[in-house]
Amino acid sequence: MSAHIDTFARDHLPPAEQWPELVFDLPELQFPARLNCATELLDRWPELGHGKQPCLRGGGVEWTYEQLQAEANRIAHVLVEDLGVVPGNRVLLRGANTPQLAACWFAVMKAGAIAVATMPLLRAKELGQVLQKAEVSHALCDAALAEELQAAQAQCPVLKQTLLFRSTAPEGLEARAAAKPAQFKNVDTAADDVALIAFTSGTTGQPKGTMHFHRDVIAICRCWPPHCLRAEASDVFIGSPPLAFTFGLGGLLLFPMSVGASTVLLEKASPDALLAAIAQHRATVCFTAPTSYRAMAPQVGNFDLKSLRKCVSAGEALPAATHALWKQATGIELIDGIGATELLHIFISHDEAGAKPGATGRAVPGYRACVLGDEGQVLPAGQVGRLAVKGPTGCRYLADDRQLGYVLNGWNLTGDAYLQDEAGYFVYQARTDDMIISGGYNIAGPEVESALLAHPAVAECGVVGVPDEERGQIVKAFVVLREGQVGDAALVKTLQDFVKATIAPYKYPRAIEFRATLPRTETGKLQRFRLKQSS
Ligand code: 3UK
Repeated sequence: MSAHIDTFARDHLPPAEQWPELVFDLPELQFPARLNCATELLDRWPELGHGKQPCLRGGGVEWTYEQLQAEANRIAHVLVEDLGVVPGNRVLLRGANTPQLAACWFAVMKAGAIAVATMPLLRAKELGQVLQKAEVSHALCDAALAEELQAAQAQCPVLKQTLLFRSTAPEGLEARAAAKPAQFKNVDTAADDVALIAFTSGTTGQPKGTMHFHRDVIAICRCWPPHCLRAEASDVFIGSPPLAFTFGLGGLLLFPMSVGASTVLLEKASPDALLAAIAQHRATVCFTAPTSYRAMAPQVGNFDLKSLRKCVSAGEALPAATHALWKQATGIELIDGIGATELLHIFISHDEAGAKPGATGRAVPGYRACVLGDEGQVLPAGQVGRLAVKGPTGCRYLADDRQLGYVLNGWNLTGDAYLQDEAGYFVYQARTDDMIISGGYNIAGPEVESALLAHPAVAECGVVGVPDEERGQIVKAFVVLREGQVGDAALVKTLQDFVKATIAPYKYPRAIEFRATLPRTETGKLQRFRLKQSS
């Protein structure tokens, strides 16, 4: 029995026959019928006597588990009593990564409502799409980011009420919360009640809302973290991905709390800021994207990073050159993992001992993965095809026909071209729609990027196919040079020869253009389609 009074989410799940197959074949993935993820991740700790331990730091505060619990409980009272939120309502969350935002997230879980967290960089137009698609009735918004949401609200009457947090206003969230009790009885949600809708913009067009249950939030804590990360209660997590990106939600909030550890939430986490913060807070576990590790590596010597013991890379393929660079700079073996918003978190990865630079890893315990050919058949080792995954979590788009494109015969198709090597490791090739076909050859842009990144003059690069009369497409590289390098014809030749000497010569970039920066999404992904458009 659902606890939702507002049945919008359940009513807009895809029809059962369009769901991926769900597998729960680990003993720790047997879930009771009723489950509220806030009880498991937050309330459990004070009950176990762990309430005085540090939990969240940042945004000008430092909270123990007990304090976070009290904050979340008070906000839950505000949601229910002041805003009239009922179980199943969608509540939009907007803010930089802070403990206050995390408290709002838990308050929404406790009230049995559905969290719709949004990227801080979204503008009114994109916020409006989310409000409409998820029929969001209420919002909690960091006062510093109120403007764009207010502009969106003016266009979208579905959003009835917004409360601002990190504000001193008498009508602000903090003032209201202060008047509420520190105890709250969590709504007794069903394990398969929707807990969050995570939006993913993909490359272009209308954002897709992915729906995840209370059970899913706990499932991801029991798969990748204990098998690949192995963090402990004494760890201090830190990193850059926004909590609105499920990479950040898991890595910086759910996973540390699932082991009773603490986490540092940074409002700004540029490579410089992240390095300084690791040193300042003596952080031990870091989550960020491959480009961020690459940008940090040359500056590692300027900071005291002795505390750091585990580093996780996800969001984009990790080139072997970046893996090596980080190891040289810090001695730490990066843990790579591919995740997706549709599956909530990482499903192919490895631990430090299992690292194989250039490969993403193997299926995380709890998940199964294979590579499928055009006819949906499982391909043998060495052949490139479509990556297919299933596990305890999977794709359920909110009212969206694109569901039919993501799920095939029970498998989630992530849109990535992969091969599996003889040892069972999955090796990333490209996004399926980003394969370059030149002179009859299939060329994966990221392979050429990896080759270029091994050259000391190259800071960043992006490789795409551009139209060519003779070859159909040619390989073109957009290169950002390291400081002090001059992008002239001689360097073009040097880089071309360097690639030819590293990988099959037909893959070398026939065109190279030097750029000051590359276009990226708010989650840090290279926008190859924009490079294509601009050439
Ligand atoms: C790409 C990777 C190669 C890949 C995410 C960790 O990135 C996340 O979710 P998104 O929905 O994008 C999914 C797509 O991103 N990708 C991500 N990680 C890797 N490609 N190697 C990797 N290590 O194309 C995938 O299909 O934004 C990552 C955890 C949670 C996430 N949501």
